[in-house]
Amino acid sequence: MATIKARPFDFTFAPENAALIVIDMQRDFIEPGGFGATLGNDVTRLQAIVPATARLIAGFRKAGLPVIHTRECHAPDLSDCPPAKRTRGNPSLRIGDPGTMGRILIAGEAGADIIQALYPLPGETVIDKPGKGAFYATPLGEMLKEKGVRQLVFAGVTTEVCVQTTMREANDRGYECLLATDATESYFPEFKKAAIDMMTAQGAIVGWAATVDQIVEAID
Ligand code: C5J
Repeated sequence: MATIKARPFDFTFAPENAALIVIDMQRDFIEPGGFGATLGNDVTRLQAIVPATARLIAGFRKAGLPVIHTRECHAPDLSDCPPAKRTRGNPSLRIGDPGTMGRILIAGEAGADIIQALYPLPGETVIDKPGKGAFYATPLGEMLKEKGVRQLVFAGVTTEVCVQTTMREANDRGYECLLATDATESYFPEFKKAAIDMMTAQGAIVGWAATVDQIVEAID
């Protein structure tokens, strides 16, 4: 056990029951020409968290703790993409359309894969998810139960969409959730701040927040 001076109060970290979930660090969100960019976002904001996320992943790997990666993507026939999701908004390219890195957010296409700097090691779990939350329509819940995981550390993008949705899903399932504040990012800085404020408010109503250094130090 280790104590992390987290927000809004100390987090009692039990590494033996912990796993890291790295949400959607995919080329389609982080590199030019992907889904994030087609929605008009500045993807360079997300690139800035790659070094801190790499340090967090390295800390978990060094300690032999589980590292789980997620990818938001859909089947090539779009059977798991509700029309309400595909037709939402006014992107220059929709999910399934051909882009510069293959079809946008389609499993198996280059753009849907994880960026090279954070690429999963052989043996690490990669969860493909059709929704914003990683528990919806995936084997994640069963897998965590089998591993005896009780605490989840979160990193990835974007803070207020897939990270926050998955943290809320996990919180409702009884996991203690800790967000690594410098290993998560949003296209909108004010949304990142608001999401962290919301989740840590009211006595950690969704979870805690701490920096990568604080978390890695507690693992050592
Ligand atoms: C979004 C995500 N923002 N991974 N996906 O559409 O947060």
